[in-house]
Amino acid sequence: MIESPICSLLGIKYPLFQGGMAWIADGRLASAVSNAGGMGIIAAGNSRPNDIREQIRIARELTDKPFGLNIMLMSRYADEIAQMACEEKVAAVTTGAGNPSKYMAAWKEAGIKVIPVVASVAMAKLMARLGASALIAEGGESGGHVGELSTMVLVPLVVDAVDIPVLAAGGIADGRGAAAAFMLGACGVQMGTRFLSAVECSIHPVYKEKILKARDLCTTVTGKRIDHAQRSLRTQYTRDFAKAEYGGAPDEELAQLSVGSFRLAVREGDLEKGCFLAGQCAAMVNKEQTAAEIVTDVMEGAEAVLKGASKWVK
Ligand code: TUI
Repeated sequence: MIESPICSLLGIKYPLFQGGMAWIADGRLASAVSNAGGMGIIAAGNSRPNDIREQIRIARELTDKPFGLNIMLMSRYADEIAQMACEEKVAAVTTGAGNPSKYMAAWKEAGIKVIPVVASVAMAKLMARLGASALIAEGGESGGHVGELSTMVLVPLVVDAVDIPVLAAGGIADGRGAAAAFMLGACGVQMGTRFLSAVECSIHPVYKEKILKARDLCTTVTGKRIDHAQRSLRTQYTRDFAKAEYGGAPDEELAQLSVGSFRLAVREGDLEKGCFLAGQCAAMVNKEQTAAEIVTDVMEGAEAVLKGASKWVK
C-alpha cells in the first residue's frame, strides 16, 4: 500500500487530496473522498461563509474521517472564512490564488494544519518559514487559476527548497501520474479534474459530459493579460474572452465577462456564458466512477507502476 508522512500528519489512509474546486467541491464530494481514505476538501471559492459552514456540517454528517477547507484568497469573504475555519476547527486548511501569511498564526493557534497551494519557490519558502505543515506545489497543467511553471519543474524545485512534505498537483489523473509525482520527491498528490467525473460530484450533467468527452487540446488558458490566468475547457466563453483579451478590451470588460461564469457552468451547464474550469488531464478522464473507485484506482495504479520501476535499472 502507498503510504507517506502526509498520512500520519492528517490521519488519512492514502496520500491523495481532492482539489478545492470552487462551486464544485462540496460536503458531499469531500466526505466521499475522505470515506475512501483520501483527503476530501470543501472549497469556499467565492461563496458566503454561512453556505460553507453548511457544507462543513453536511460533511460531518456523512463522514467521521478528516477533511479540509480550501480558502480562495481572492474572495471578498476570505477574512470571514479564515475566521470560520478556526471556529469550526477543520482538520486542515488549504489555500489558493494568493498569500495566506496574515492568517497563518491564527490557524495554527486553532490547531489547524495549514497546507498552502504554491506555484513558485519563493512562496514555498515563505510558507515553510511561517509554519505551514505541508505544501501543495501546483503546476500549470491544472484547471482554474494557474501559475507559470509546469508540475515537472515546480515539484522538484519546491521539494529541494523546503523541508516539509510536498504534494504535487496539476496534470495528475491516474496511477502513472501519481507514481511520477513520488519520483519527483512529492509525498502525495492532489487531483481535481479526475474527481469531476465522480458519482458524488454534483456538477451539471453537461459539465460532466464535456469532461468525459474532452481530448488532448480541449483546454486553454485565458486571462494572462490581466494576471488572472485560468485554464478551462475551450467553449464559447473562452472564444469570447480571448477575443476581448487580444482585441484590447478594457480590463473591466474582461472582469465583467468572468463574473458568475464558474457558477453558470457548474449549476446551469451554460455552454454560452459558462466557464468550465478543467485541467489538461480532462483528456484522461473517460468514465464516471465513485470517489472510492477513483481513489483506489489511482493509489493501486501508482503502487503497480512503482513496483515495476526497477525494470529500467540494470
Ligand atoms: O487557486 C487555484 N485555482 C483556482 S482558484 C479559482 S477561483 C477564482 N476566482 C476568481 C479569480 C481567480 C480565481 C479557480 N481556480 N489554484 C491554486 C493556485 N494558487 N495556483 C496558483 C496559486 C498561487 C498564485 C499566486 C498561489 C500563491 C500566489 O501568490 C501570489 C502572491 O501573493 O505573491
